[in-house]
Amino acid sequence: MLRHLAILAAATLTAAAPVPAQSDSYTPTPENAAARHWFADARFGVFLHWGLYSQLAGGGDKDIAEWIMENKKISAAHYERLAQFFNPIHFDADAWVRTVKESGARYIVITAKHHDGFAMFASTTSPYNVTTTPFRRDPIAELAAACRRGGIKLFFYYSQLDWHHPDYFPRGRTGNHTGRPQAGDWERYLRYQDAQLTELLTRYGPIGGIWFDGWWDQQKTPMRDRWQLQRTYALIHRLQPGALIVNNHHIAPFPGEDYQAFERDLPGENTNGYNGSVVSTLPLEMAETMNGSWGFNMVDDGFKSPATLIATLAGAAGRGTNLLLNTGPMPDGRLQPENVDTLKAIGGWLRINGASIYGTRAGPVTPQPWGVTTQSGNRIFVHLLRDPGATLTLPVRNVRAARLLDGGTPVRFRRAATGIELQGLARPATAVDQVIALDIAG
Ligand code: FHN
Repeated sequence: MLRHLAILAAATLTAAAPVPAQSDSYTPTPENAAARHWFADARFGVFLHWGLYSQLAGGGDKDIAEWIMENKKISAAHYERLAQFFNPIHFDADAWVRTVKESGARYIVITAKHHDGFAMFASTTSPYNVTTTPFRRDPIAELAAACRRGGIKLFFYYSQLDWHHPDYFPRGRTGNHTGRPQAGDWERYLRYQDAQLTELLTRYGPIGGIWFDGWWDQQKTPMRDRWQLQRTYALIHRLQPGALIVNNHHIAPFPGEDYQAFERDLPGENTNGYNGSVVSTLPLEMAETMNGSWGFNMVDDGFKSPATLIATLAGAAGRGTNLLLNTGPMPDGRLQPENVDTLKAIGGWLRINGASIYGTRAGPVTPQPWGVTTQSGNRIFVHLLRDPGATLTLPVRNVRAARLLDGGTPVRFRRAATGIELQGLARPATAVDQVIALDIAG
C-alpha cells in the first residue's frame, strides 16, 4: 500500500468538520462586491501551472504536460516518486512577481493543488505536499509574501478532482489507472478538500480567490450533485468574504460563484467544444495558454506571438472579459524564457494603451470583424484589430473629439445619420491593435 495513501486516509479522519450549507440564494457581501469590481477593472492576470508534473515536462510529447499521470497511466505509487526529486533551486518569488508586473498583469492564479493531488503548499492534512520534497520550503507562502510586496493579487487554483487521494471515490471520468483501492469515503474526501481550502484561506493572508477546476470529472456520474458546493463556497466566503470563487466547470455558474471562467475561447465562442455554456452577468475571464500547454512542456514550441495575445487581450476586454494568460514554470523554478519575453512585450503595449483596457467595460459596439470597443466613463476606445479601410462608421453619438491613443494624433470624423464616421484612417499593417479614443459629451 502506498505510504502516503495510508497516512493520508488516517489524516483526513481529523479534517475540518462540515460547515453549515450556504443557502441557494447567494447575496455577495459588500467586500465581495468590491472584489468583483476590482477584478473586472484588473482585466489581465497570469496563470501559473506548476507541480511535480513540471519535472517530466511532457515526456517529449507536446500534447501532454500536467496530465501526464493520466495520459501515461502512471500509478499513484510511481508518480509519488516525483516528490523525492522536486527541488526548484532557482525559484525566486520576487522575480516571478517582477515579471508579472512588467507584463502589466494585475493578479496571479497559481496551482495550489492540481489533479495529481499534490499540494504545492505546506498542508498539514497530508504528507503529499511540497515541504516533504528536497525543496522543503513553501513556495506558495513565498509567492504570497512577494505578491503583497509587489501589489499583485494572488488567487489559488484548486482541483476538486484528485488522482491521488484514496477517498476520491467513486472515480469519475479520469484517474482510473492509479492503483487506488476501489473503495473510499466521498464525505471524508470533501472534508479533506475543505480542510486544505481552510489552510489556503487562513495561512497566506488576504487572497484574491479560489479557482476551482475538475468538477467536470463527475459531470456524467451520480456524483455530479454530491460536491456540496454550497457548503464549500460558504466556507470560503465565511473565511474571506472578499475572496472570489470561480469554477471552471464549463456550465452556467452555480450560486456562490463570483465570476465565470471560459477556457481558450472568448465568452460566447466554442471552438474547443466545451465552452457552450451561457454567458452570465457575472464578471468574466478567459484562460489561455502561450503555447499549447498549461504545465511546462519542453517540446511545445507552438508559441503564440505577442501580437496574437495582445489582440486576445483586447478582444476579451471588448467583451467585458479578463484574460488569464498561462505560463508553466520550469522544474528549476524559473519562468520559461520564451514566455517571459512575451509577457514583457505585452507589458510594453499596455504601458502605452493600458487606459483602453484597465478599468474599462465592453464598449457600445458589439465585436466586429475589424475589432472591438471598450468604454471607461465618457471615453470610448475603438480597437482596430484589423484594417477597417479609410473610413469607419460607428453607432456612437455626441463625440466631441477623436484621437489615436498612442501619440494623440487627432482623427477626423463627421456626424452621420447612424452615429459618426471616422475618416482618413490609416491603420499600419504592422499595428497589433491601433486604438482610437473618442471623447463623448457628458
Ligand atoms: O484539466 C485542466 C487542465 O489541466 C488545466 O488546468 C485547465 C486550465 O484551465 N483546466 C482543465 C482543463 O479544462
